[in-house]
Amino acid sequence: MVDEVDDNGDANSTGDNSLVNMKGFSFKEVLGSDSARKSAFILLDSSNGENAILLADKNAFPVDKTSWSAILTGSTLKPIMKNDIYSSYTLCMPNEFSGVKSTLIYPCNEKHIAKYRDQKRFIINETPEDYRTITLPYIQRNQMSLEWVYNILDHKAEVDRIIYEETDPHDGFILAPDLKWSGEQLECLYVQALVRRKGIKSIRDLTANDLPLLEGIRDKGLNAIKEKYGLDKHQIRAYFHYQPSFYHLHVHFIHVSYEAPASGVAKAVLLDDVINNLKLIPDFYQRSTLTFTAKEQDPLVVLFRAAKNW
Ligand code: M7G
Repeated sequence: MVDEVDDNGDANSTGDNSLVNMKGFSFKEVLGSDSARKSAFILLDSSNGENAILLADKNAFPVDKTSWSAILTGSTLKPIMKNDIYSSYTLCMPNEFSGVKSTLIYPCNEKHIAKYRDQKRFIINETPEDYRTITLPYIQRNQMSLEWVYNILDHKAEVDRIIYEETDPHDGFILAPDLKWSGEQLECLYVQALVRRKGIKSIRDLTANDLPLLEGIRDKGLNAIKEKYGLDKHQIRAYFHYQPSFYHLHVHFIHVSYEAPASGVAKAVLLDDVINNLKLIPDFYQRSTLTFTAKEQDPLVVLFRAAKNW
């Protein structure tokens, strides 16, 4: 079994880099896969009867001379076919370049399983009234645990990964690499800002009073990214998810050219647009219809379909 995985399912919350083996897990089901992103979501059984999910993403190729020099000297080519000047091979790369970026969620619950299972998607137009009568009661009853967020905010996990911290209790935040990013390739840069203040569930709760918080996250967050990774503010896309999976306000920062999962329309809402809307109309997000996509088996979709008869 994986004795390095702690109670939060976080295999490396203390910065321990020892190898973890997966002997205690067995294959149960392929929940989903994405051939374009080269990723697979696998449901596992563990020997103590609990479920786990393995999210495996093949890394993008490096784009620097040092890495490619190491790949060329350390690789072998397994021939597939040859025709005139054309030949194809399987390139077997050295270990340090052939790892697969993976996330283990263990133990996982039904909500995690539903989140990663391939399903039909629907567009939902949520009016303020729908939010009050359908979404908010649902969130209040069925939140995903925010333990991992509080662990980061309380410096109990991922401390060594913090890129920038603003400690003010009202407008403070922590900037750290997202779980989805290995931290290695800038083309797939993915960091997130977790706000220190508890109780802001999503953009729906934001008003003009939160502008100092949002502008601070944007300006100081982008500065910190520039200092640490050398990427200019014009190379970064910063956005919220609506609906998020975790109802504690956070901002996603990704490389502008990276088509990260859920970074498109009807899921991602640009931080700059949110700031602009709140400057124009202080209660914009309490008065707007917000549109999002969600999966068929998402209980929120089930509630909307029942309420609206479709
Ligand atoms: P979301 O919009 O609430 O959910 O974003 P979703 O994008 O997963 O649907 C939460 C973000 O937090 C995602 O980008 C996750 O990859 C990231 N995340 C989730 N967990 C459990 C962790 C974690 O333990 N550590 C870090 N650093 N990021 C996480």
